Amino acid sequence: MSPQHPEQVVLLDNDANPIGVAGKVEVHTTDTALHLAFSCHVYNALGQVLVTRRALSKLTWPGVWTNSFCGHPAPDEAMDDAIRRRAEFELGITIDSLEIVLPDFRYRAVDATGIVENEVCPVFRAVTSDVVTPNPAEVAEFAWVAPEALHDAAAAAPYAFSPWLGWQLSQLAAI
Ligand SMILES: [Mn+2]
Repeated sequence: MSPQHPEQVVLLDNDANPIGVAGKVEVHTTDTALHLAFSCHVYNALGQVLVTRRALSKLTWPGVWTNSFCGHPAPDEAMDDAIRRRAEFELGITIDSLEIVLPDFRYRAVDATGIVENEVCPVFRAVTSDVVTPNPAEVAEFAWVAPEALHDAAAAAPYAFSPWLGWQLSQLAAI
């Protein structure tokens, strides 16, 4: 499905129940309300995982290396549909398989300009066989890396990656 214009996000109460909607741009402030999102870690047939560098034009965490892609399901949009939509939009790929790996992941983080992310953000593992063709409005650079190397890099230099990626890798290593 195509995203709504302007994009909207689903607001949540502290127990992750939907309580309303808000504009995606308006909701991300220095006092961001809790809302629904997702993170996806994309693997290729070699078992490498895709890391991406956020575009320098993005409002939050510009230029930061992070997991393959993230997004916000629109109101009434199924999570799977939102993930497939963002995979195509950000990376030009289709998803061959998709599984949830951290269903209860939730985080709050503050970027260098003071903008807050505050999300219930289930984490998914996807596999693609496509060539990545990044959307320059979203992704400045990308790399396919060994999962162990990414884990070690993020553990050694957490400041060089998005905070949510570091927390996700820690939780994934514990299961
Ligand atoms: Mn968000």
